[in-house]
Amino acid sequence: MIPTKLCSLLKIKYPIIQGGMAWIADAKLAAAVSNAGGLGLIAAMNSNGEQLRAEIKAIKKLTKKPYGVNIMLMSPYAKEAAQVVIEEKVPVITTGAGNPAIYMKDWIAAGIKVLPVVASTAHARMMAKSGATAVIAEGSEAGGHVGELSTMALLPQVVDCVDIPVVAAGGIADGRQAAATFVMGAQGLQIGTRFLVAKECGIHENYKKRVLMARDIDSIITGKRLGHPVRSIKSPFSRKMFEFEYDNTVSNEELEKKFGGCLRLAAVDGDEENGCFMAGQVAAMVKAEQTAAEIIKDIMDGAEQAIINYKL
Ligand code: TUI
Repeated sequence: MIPTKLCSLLKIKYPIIQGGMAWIADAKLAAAVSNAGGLGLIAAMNSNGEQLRAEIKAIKKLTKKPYGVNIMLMSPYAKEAAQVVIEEKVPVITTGAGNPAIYMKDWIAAGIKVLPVVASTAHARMMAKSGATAVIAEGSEAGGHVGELSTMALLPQVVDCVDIPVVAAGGIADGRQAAATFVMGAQGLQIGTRFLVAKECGIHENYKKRVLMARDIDSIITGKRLGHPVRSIKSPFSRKMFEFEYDNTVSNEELEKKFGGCLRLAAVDGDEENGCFMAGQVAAMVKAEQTAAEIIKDIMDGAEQAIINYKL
């Protein structure tokens, strides 16, 4: 057992938070993670206020354990979601892809624990000042929307600049990586990519297959030109996007249009041609479909073993 401050703060058994993956993290996956002793998250990104409310009502039936909602701040539904989480008394919020400053006061006044994803020390400091419960330092090894710094560089710098607990994210799939982040001062981990192949994760089989078959060098970042760099597994779509990005005859508007809906096409339809299969650099380390409980146990047991076995 590696109990950390994050466990007592969030009232969870294991210091593992599931990534709030858009179009992927629904009540079923989140409840499985929470029931296994971690913190499951529902992604608000792809749902309007009422759809999100239905998903929150669903998780309340599936688990009595703490859970959270991830609010992706670039989402057109972010403002609605920010209100619904208060009305539904959601215990924990994580945010991504932006600055949640305008919502922080209301969330904290409602007694919600807020854990913003940060990609820089300046943002981490600002969030700590605004009353965040903890910050999630997400490095660019992560899947989906990414910042500039890697976890190895970002995490210790964030640990040094705030007095609240720091959760490590990006590039963590096994116990050795988990142990390394604890050694660097993390009080918890966020895991996305490995939960893509959880048995309780309802994404299309083609998506799971792509993760299970990925090699170490199969990851690519596209979308930099549009200001939202996204890491995904190389595919016909990502290769096309990469080419268009360096083609100045393609306008930003056209590029944005081509990008629209690509994650839904991957997660829901399993569209091999037009889908964007977002995943982190550790996809190649994910070798088998397992239950959420097996994934959590493997990472936590592995972390303990890595620490016990450590010798210079
Ligand atoms: O949000 C994520 N990952 C995501 S969101 C997403 S949905 C999407 N779909 C299509 C196109 C683009 C996105 C897929 N993956 N991770 C959290 C995260 N947040 N990573 C990096 C950041 C971040 C970056 C800059 C947070 C804050 C920030 O700047 C703060 C500021 O002050 O503006």
